[in-house]
Amino acid sequence: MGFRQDFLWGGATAANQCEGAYNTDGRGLANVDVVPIGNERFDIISGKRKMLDFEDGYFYPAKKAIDMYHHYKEDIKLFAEMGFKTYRLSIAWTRIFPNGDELEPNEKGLAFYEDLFKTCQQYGIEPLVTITHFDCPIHLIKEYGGWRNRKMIVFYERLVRTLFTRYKGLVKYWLTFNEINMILHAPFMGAGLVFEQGENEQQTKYQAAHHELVASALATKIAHEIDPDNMIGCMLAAGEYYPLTPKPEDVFLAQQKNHENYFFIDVQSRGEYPAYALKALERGGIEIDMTEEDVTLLKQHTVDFISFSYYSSRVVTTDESVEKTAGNIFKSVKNPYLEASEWGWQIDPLGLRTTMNAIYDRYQKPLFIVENGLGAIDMPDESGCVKDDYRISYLREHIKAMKDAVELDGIDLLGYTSWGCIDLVSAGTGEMKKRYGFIYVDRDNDGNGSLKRTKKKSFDWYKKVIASNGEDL
Ligand code: BGP
Repeated sequence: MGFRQDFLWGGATAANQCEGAYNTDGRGLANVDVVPIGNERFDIISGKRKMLDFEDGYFYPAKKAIDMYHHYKEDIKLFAEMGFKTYRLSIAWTRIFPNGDELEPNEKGLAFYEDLFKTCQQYGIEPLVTITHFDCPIHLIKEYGGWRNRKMIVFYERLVRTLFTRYKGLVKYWLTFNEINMILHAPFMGAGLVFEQGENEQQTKYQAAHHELVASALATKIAHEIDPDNMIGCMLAAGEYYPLTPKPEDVFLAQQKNHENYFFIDVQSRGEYPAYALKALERGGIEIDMTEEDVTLLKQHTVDFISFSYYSSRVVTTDESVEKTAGNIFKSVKNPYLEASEWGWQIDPLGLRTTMNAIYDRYQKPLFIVENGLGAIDMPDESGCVKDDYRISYLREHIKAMKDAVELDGIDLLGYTSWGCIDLVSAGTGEMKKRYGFIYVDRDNDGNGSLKRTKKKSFDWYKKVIASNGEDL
């Protein structure tokens, strides 16, 4: 019983949130490099406003981040010390193709990841690679309008072919798009979309989503052709919607909201647009430009496993007067039974088990939890150590729930990578002060700090969890 013997314990990061070195060794500029912190951030993330006409004159924490570009050997060594079996990271598209539409890749970018993967290999750590994690070259946004343009599929195909060929034998597990459903809520991050005045935003978002779905199927096809051992996953920002009350209208609304998210995975895992989505698009007057080749690709090249992030469940009601709360860009209603993090994200470990069951019932494919964790303001004590008992308790309860889902519900789970295993820049706020790591990094929002890495209390705790394959929590 318990977790499988080859369970992939580890941690997760994303290139733009940890690498820094944003213009080193030929790297081009990407959407995520030009999103400021502060009040304007949400307008930009949601595609409502263009920032600085994409000029590169400002300092944002992500440009330097924790400089993992120059510290990866030290960081991976620390991951190995914790006993990681896997490390989830993403490729910065603009290190490989700085503009996105070149014919030839940038060798320095390719060599960087090659060495990183070889370092993982030395420690027996299996890389899990997100091909794009909120990451779109600025040039492709300026010239082509981001993923609204079908040509993006060609550029993405070039990127994936390059990666699968170069890293054959070094990388087996791949995710095509991080949190693909986030395109509906953060379209600039998810698809490089900036809307024109008066544009039909829903039409543009769903057409861009369609292009990503086709690109994902194409990547799956190419990955399997290049190496039949490759395992390709989709990636959902998950968290079931609960109805606030048993009022049938609330229950129905919760189901509709769940559909909104599952639409993406239904296409990637079942290979076709579900009936409810076709009807909803029709009602909304949205027409998808979909070729016969698209339909065939989607049908024939579905994913091997389903990965997802889980931070919280969500609540909805038709009653407009009920208090709302924050939570990973998605809006939710306050759940009276739950506590919340300092950022208002509601903490619901049992919701993880509920979500796992919902996903597994729906797709019957192996699951992989690739993000979960607690963002907090960590304060080192006099000895310099962060005693993050709050984080240990969050993770312990979630791992228990995940264990129940495996042991008691029979769910096939490949692995678990907690988010931000080393402190990094927050995607939501763009700041350094919201931390998730087992490893503290001395770096503040203004880019000051020694960059020294220090183990938090949770470091030894997670090491023990991994060593006992989740028995000693
Ligand atoms: C997910 C993203 C991550 C990550 C995480 C935590 O949506 O995939 O990139 O950042 O959320 O969110 P935040 O950084 O806003 O706390």
